[in-house]
Amino acid sequence: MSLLPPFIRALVRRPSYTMAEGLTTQSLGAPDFDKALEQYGIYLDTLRTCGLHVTALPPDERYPDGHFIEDNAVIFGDVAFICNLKEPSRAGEIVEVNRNLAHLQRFYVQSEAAYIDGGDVLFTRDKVLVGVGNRTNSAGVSYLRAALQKHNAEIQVDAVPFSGVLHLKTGMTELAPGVLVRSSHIEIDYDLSFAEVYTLPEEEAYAANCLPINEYLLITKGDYPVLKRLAEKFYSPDRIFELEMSEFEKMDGGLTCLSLRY
Ligand code: CIR
Repeated sequence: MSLLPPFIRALVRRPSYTMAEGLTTQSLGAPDFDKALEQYGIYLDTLRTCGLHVTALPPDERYPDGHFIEDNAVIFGDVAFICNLKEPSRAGEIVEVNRNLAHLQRFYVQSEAAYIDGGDVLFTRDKVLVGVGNRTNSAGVSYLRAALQKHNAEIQVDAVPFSGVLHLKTGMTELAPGVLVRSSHIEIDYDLSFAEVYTLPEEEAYAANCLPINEYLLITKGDYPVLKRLAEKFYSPDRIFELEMSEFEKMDGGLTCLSLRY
């Protein structure tokens, strides 16, 4: 039993040819746009194979990071919380996303000093963990908590101070209900003993960003044997999809950031 209802839809935004101008902390070189589009196309096909109805917003060259749409909002049932992105180059991304979520009950951050990126918000089986780090502060967490409690008054939303990676979900995701997988790069100041936790070896850090979609699991294709074995422990092989993510990794992105599932 998950806190989240089963996913039916995904909202995505296609990458723009300006994507190489986006923010990054990596030194992996510039992404190849054609290759990125190919990887992106397979990602969308996989969402559809998982049964999701995909709405794709057109690329917007003003926003080189705009395809990392997960950072724009947090959706829980009929509630859509529209984020306030700290990075000035990304702040305007939410306008189009907000318009496309008008069928949901929308909530907004009410203070310019409160920041939050959706990539910091991890729904687990038991509670919602919100990373407080580079892009999200405690004030942002308070606004999110108030919005999510409109949908479920009992929901527990906890601030999780972390460092070492860009977003909380860069370094830790929920592979299966109650099962967390984390990279050795993330330092977390929070008691995770409520869950079964697996720490990946150093060389598999990037693979900690997994994307469960209903009864399926998306993982990064590559030399990640420990992660793959873990995936196979909880999912049958025909429900695991391995996707190439190299061009998005160059810009600090991963599987979760390319879509909003709801
Ligand atoms: C950024 O720095 O904002 C983008 N280049 C990467 C955002 C990745 N988003 C995510 O992990 N949720």
